[in-house]
Amino acid sequence: MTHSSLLANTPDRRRLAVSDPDILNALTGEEARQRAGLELIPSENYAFPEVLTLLGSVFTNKYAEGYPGRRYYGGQDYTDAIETLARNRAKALFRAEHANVQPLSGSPMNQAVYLGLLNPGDTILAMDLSHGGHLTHGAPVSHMGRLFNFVRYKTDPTNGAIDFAALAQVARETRPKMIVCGYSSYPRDYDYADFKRVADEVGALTMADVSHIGGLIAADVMRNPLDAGFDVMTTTTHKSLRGPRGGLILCKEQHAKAIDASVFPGLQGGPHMNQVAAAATTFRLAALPAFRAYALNVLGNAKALAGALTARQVRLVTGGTDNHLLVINTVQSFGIDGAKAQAALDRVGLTTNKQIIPDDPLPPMRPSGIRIGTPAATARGFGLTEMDEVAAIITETLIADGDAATEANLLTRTEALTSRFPVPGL
Ligand code: DSN
Repeated sequence: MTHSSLLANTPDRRRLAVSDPDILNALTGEEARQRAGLELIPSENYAFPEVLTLLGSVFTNKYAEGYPGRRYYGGQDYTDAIETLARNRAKALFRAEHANVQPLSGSPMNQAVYLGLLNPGDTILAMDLSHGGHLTHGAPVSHMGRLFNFVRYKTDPTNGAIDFAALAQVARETRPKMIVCGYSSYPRDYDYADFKRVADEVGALTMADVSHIGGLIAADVMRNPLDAGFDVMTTTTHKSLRGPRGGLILCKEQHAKAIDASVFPGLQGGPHMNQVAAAATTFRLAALPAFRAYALNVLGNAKALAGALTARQVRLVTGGTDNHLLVINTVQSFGIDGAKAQAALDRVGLTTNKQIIPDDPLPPMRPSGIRIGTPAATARGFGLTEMDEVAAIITETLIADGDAATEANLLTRTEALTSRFPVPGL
């Protein structure tokens, strides 16, 4: 299938049409998909248009191993300028003493922290994957899970919240060198002081991986772990922040040298300077009042979506949300697993992801739930009214049990919604 009707008549597109029509066709196909469908994966978003410009800029041509003022290659006037801007803006935005803007993405960012501040074999206390933690929080299948001794805390099955009494108990028994908090599928907020108290008691460093909610913390609509005295905070820049794919490490000054050396030369070679330029712009845009308004809408929309689903008897893990995401238990709500639910929602233009739930009895490729989030829909301009219609489409799709006529009608309803809200940057 070609998407030639979407070909913009610009020199770069005309050039690509001649040099690589297959790739141009995929590009325009993806643009069409993003326009017509609704993105509900909580870790995805639409980058600011300025970010797309800078990612495609000549900064991609430049090697810049090292840090501003101390590089291994010449010609660094402008790379030094953008990295200095990025670091200073990130520090101001997150009230941090030090910022490293070079991690290529979220996983190397977390790896750089572990390898910079700890020794292989050290014990790290982190959240269990099925309870909301991330692969890089020591899942046994990850290299970090093999290099370090990860021990786990979980959520309380009675209310879905983190069980701090049990967490403190594990910390006393295992004496971790670091306590990691942060999540990729936990729909609640928490008080970082609770982690800090336990960490101080057992002499552990504190690290918060706020990759999902970095934008909401930047906008000051969710708590900032650095305000609670955390040693390190990491975040990706492409989720709620709407920046380029990349990672950001913020830390106390006392850890700056170890973190910088761990990122380069410890873990990475040349930073992606097009990404650093785009991150610098992101940090400026995220400091504006308009971004705070956006972040408040992300939270308001998530609450509205949770309420509208619950009103339709849909069962949510923890019963609701305090952040930008929610997890539907599709087995309990509709009698189908998350893989089937994701596929059905794909067919009606709603993009979600299958999701394991706490202590899931089903396997990861066929888990008990799906995960949904509001950052991308909110960036498009969706508000409370649209959230109610989204909840209706989700519910009716998952009840329809694959009925083709019903799904065709629901796809039309999705496209009626998305046609009213252009994708930023397209
Ligand atoms: N892939 C991201 C997420 O979806 O949460 C984390 O790496």
